[in-house]
Amino acid sequence: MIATDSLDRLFAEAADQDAQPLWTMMEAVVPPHPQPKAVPHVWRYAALRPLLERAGNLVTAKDAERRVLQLINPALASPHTTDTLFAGLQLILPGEVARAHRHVAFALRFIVEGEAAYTAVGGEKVTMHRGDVILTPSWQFHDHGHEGERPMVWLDGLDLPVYQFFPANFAQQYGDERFPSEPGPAESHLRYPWADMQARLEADDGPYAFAEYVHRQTGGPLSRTIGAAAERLAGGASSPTRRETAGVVYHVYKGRGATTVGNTLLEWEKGDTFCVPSWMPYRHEAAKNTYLFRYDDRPVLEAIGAYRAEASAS
Ligand code: GTQ
Ligand code: FE2
Repeated sequence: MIATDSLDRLFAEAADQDAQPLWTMMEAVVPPHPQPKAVPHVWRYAALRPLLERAGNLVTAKDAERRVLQLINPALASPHTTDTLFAGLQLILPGEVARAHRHVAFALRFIVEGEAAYTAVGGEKVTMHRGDVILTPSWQFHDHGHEGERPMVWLDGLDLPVYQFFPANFAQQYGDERFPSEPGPAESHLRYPWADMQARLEADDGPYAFAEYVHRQTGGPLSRTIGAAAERLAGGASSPTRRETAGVVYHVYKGRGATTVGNTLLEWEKGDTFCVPSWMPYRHEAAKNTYLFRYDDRPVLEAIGAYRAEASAS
């Protein structure tokens, strides 16, 4: 043994061997509770809509492949809207085609404005209406087109950050601009109309209602990574305070109000998108009749045994 040995010496020599003591950083490596890096945040549609419009003048869908403004968490970098979820606002103009590609990453779209655009997924052409949720399952070729008169905007929800941890995302271009497609059945497993969801929320006659989207084929969440739900709040009503290990992206379909997330107050109105990081207590309050759409990483957390939720004490 070296007579003058010390921990400092040990740490320096361990570092030379690309090793570090665990015992000096035990709490950071094995924390007592979830420690999301994302912070609560609101992205305002009134501010982003004009920027999307300018993007529409400055870049074609053909050049962009996807004309999307990513909603990036202020505490993180692309592609993080939360620790595990991506959100972006996509614009497609009349007559444009966003060319066919496929990727391992799963996508859902929540339609924000416009009519008569479609997305073609694995050969099925799905027409989009405001408030609909449309799925792009993993590894299905998809292209978007627009046969209407006015700009079309939707919110893209993807699991892209998951592939920062699991570098297993492949993407591929299709040889042609469009993948051959035909209209699908009325009850497509790729499309979840707003009218159906709203009817479910109205069926619950309390001031607050919550309903999860159920995949038409599996009877489970919309994908293996991302699940989704919608909430209704009557004007003046609030949701219970809760917290969950899932991160959540919310989009305001209709209404106005605020969500308290930890110590942060997020004020929102129609068209805004906001996020709730893992394990932070949150509670919505509506100033008028409100509908919220939300998606989360619950399915992937369930798969690894890490989903937990509770009604918060506060
Ligand atoms: O529309 O296919 O926002 O592949 C990010 C990646 C949209 C899409 C995004 C994508 C798409
Ligand atoms: Fe895509």
